[in-house]
Amino acid sequence: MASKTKKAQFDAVKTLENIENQFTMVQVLNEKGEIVNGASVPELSDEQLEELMRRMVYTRILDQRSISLNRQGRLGFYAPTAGQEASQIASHFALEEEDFVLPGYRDVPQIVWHGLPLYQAFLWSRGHFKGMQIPEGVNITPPQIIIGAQIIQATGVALGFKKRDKKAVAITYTGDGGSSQGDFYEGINFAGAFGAPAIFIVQNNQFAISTPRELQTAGATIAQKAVSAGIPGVLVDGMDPLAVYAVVKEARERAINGGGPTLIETMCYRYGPHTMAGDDPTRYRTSDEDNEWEKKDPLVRFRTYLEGKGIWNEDKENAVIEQAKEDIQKAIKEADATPKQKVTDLISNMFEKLPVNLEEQYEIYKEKESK
Ligand SMILES: Cc1ncc(C[n+]2csc(CCOP(=O)(O)OP(=O)(O)O)c2C)c(N)n1
Ligand SMILES: [Mg+2]
Repeated sequence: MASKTKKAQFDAVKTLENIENQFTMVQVLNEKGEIVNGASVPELSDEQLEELMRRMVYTRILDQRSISLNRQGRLGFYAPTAGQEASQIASHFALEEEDFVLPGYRDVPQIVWHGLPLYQAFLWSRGHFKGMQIPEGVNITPPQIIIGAQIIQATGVALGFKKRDKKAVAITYTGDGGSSQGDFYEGINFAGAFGAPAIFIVQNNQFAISTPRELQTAGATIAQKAVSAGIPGVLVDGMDPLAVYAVVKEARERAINGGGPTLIETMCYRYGPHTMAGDDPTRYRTSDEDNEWEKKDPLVRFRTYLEGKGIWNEDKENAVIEQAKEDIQKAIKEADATPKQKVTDLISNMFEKLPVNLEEQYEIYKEKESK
């Protein structure tokens, strides 16, 4: 008997394809440092453009020095940032001081630019509690180690802003791996349902430690996950500072004007290892892949663009490098000069009122430390 295929009333596969095809990548500055045809260039003065470049160069040096300090045993936990400067620094550049930044462990540069003294960032790396005592008026949380936990917290902070009629946003950063966590979906959904002024940035650096992006989700993009939460989603070239700035600025405007949250996927790459704890990227990616991404370097293309406009040159770049090195040296000295944390600090920082067993231990250590 010849079988007759029943014509579907709807084509679910086509619906998905249609949605996925909408998520094309926003780019303003191409790999050669030229403005892409028809792109809308964000309104930034020459001074602002120069400052953005200055911060990206500074951050690259901070990364190089942090790696070297870690190798010398002078820093503890460190997650390299080179390659992600446009994604991190240009997104932060679109914010205001009153905005609240909730970073992941790789997002130390954003909180330093938001006001955390560098020596405290170094102390955080060493696991010293003083690194996590955020100065009054600096609107940040310490970098989150639990993948995705900061997403729900960002929704909470954003809802707080909304309830208080404050024109500010909560911005949070996670990675491609983080976008697979339950917390991610809960956070973006809740923010969408309650119109929270939040910006969720997924820095898609192609790997979650050694797990490649292809294994992370069947979705063609991570940006499209916004659709399920009923919020705007944007895929942006995360190696292009002007594009990243533009989409975050727009998301911020929308959020503070009652338009709710936005999910932004920044397509980028980390040049270094996952962390300095010992993973070897050559075991999970090829040098061809590294080379392809290095051609997209955010500093190279922005430098070319700014030199073309006559607002950047070698002298300016060298001055930033020197300044960064000097600041880092001062900050590490300040971190070294901070008294080492004691066991009693650890105990008293954990609890407002100590449980009986810890009270006993506290007394024992207080006695030991006094000698
Ligand atoms: C809840 C949780 N699960 C697992 C880990 C271990 N872990 C640390 S980093 C990482 C990969 C995260 O990758 P991604 O979100 O892409 O961020 P990236 O490191 O690439 O910036 C994992 C699985 C963790 N810290 N927290
Ligand atoms: Mg990743």
